[in-house]
Amino acid sequence: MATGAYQAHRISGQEIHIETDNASVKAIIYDRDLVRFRIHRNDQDFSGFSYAVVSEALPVHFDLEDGASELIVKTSHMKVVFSKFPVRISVFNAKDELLNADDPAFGTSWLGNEVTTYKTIQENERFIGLGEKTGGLDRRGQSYVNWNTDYFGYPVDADPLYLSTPFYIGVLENRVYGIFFDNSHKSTFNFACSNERFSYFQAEDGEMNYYVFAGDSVANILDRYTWLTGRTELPPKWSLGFQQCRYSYYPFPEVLNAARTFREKHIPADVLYLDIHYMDAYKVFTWHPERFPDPKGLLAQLKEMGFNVVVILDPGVKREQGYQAYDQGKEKNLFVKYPDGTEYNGQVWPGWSAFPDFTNEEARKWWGELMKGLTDVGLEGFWNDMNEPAAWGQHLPDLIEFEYEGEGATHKKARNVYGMQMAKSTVEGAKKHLNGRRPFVLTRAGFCGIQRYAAVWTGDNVSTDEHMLAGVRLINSMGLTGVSFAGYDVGGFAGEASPDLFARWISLGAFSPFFRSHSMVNSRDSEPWSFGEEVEDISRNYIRLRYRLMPYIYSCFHQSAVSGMPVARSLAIDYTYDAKVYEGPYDNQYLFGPNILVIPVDSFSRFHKAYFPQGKWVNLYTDEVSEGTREAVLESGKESLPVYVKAGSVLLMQNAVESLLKEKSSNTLEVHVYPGGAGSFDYYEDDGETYAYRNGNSLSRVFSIHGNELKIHRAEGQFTSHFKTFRVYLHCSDASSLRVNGQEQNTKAENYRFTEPISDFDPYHVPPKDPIQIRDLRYVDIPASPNEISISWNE
Ligand code: MIG
Repeated sequence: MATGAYQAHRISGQEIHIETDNASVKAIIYDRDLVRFRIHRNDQDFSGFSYAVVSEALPVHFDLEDGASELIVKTSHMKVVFSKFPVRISVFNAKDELLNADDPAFGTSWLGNEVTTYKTIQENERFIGLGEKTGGLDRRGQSYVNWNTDYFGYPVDADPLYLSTPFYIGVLENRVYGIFFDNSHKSTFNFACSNERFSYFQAEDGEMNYYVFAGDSVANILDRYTWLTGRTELPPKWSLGFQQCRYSYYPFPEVLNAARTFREKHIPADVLYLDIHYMDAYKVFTWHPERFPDPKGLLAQLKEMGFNVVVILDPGVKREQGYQAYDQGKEKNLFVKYPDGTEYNGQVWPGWSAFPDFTNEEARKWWGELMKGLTDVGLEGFWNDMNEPAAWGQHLPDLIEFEYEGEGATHKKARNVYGMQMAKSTVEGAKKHLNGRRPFVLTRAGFCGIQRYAAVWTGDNVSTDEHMLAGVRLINSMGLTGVSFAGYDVGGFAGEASPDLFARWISLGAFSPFFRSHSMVNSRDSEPWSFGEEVEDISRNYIRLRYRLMPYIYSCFHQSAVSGMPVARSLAIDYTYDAKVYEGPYDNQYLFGPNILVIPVDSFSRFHKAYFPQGKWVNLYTDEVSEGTREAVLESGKESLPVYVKAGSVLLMQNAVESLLKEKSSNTLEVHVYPGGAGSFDYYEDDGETYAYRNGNSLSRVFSIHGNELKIHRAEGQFTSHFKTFRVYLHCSDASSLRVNGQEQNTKAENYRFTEPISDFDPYHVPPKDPIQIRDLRYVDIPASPNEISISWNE
């Protein structure tokens, strides 16, 4: 049954309410280019409650035309047309171009309680986003299910995985739109898969409740989507460093050993992980008495060495009388239950376990209180695993019940939001105890809005080239769905990486928003030094490069926090209408921040296909320029990942430190200028560890480049920059002098390298050439005055 014929309509505030023969259709004008539709049968009634949405409709002016066969709603930026017989919906953009239209026959319809909205497929329509979904960048011809799933060693085309974010962006010839289906039940998105008639989104149950974004660019839609569902907060800076995980480091001397080895080998790193073996019998909020007899002492010692520790927290609480967490949860009635009121138990690491009901505010608070025991010993980082939730067998009974903020829901409705609410509970608990320091939380499962609480990683990937490249696409796709702080297990979790694969993977990971190496229990070591000297050098090179890029990277995270622009940016964001960027293997490529083009390539070929989008691109290592809108074949060995910088941009860097937590960089900010186009970069700085920025204690500064002039705009904000000197490097130029605010100044030359030569470079490598070249770079040092500075030069 589909939505029937128009009967009447009324308007209340921002809401247009249409009655049809058999259904109720509400359009809520959320913003001038955003409309929410709520559609249900007359025999159904739903609350408006959503875990995903954090913003309410803005007061927007709209006009309504009531015609014989249509009802037309117009804002300054969008038009919604409801045909009346039967009621079907079409949405148009500011230029009055069609964005999407209901299938004339099926529109929104029901099969039992299953509800579906069918949208007519349009010529050359593409579909991007949908978060942690495998496959290519363009999802047309594919179908996906949203149902948070623990999937060990998943194949690269598996679906569903751990995280469900039912939001995608449609790309037409010259325009875009977004659709967010806010329904937490198991849902299906079909993008003209096994049919050529429509795309559809469907849920097993619940309300047809979706938002259409009519913005004029992918960036604008991401901005609006993250306005609606929230944005990634500024993370603590240390969490942007290199993180080393292992299933599991224990007993404690193993952790110290790893820490010492990083420092001895001068490989920068900020984080070590404790996986499940740190606990006593896998009981959450406990420590194993022999393996970790003195957690506080250990953490203090590690902090002294510049390491923070992140501990795993699984939701399953061991069913054991006398164990505090279990006794309390039971007494306070905070565990998930069967409809007959008995406790639901499933088997996980601790054995039979109860599951805190994270959809109950009281349970979230309780969990947060238990965390005090962890923050008290010095922890600031927490890792939520198994929160799909997972249990042996992977099929929790559908009838188990959740509190769902007082509304009540079964597993069918609550599953997809469970992990997100666990992350919320964890981050809020941590914040409460950390006295104004920013915590770091990592999660495996989540739903739309998860970006507000935690970083996400892609679970149990496998040590293959395919998986490495698939992981890049997963991260890029999460970036298209509001989840900016995301990453994969470098080296692969399951299986064993070859040295070459590890080298490639860690180079790539240096350009991933979340950067962590991890490996499975009983598998070979995967620290950067475990694959021989050559790989160790390559690892050091790329980890150092990441640390040096920190002023740039941190600024990119700030951009995510203010506009939802992801740190890893699929080329579909900036080059939306260039068909090439959707072609494999080019659809692996992305911009890391606005200015760095990363070309992910496998570990076994020496020649690789690449696509340079519009503009000019400067080879990071050699300064060679490649023209854009052009395919190319690149030669690159394992020692250098193909990375390019956009002409007409700047890269802001510092000297390499070994720990962001402990060490301050020098007071010189490297300003790498890449002329040959126009552009600007929003630099951001604050203390990197507290919330003082919320009271204005931050600094923003625009670096813009136009022709042969760099303008460093006046610094805004109350934070005093750590940097006292700007060392301005002029790439692609040998100007022997330049003008600083009109004053002529001679440049100096420096033999500059972004990466160091690697030891034991294989002399039989064919062809035997080190593509990492030393250049003479021209530079000047100028005082980092907060006032506007102009620097110009002749060709
Ligand atoms: O059942 O904690 O994805 O990263 O090392 C496996 C042990 C549970 C799955 C996670 C993985 C972690 C592992 N966990």
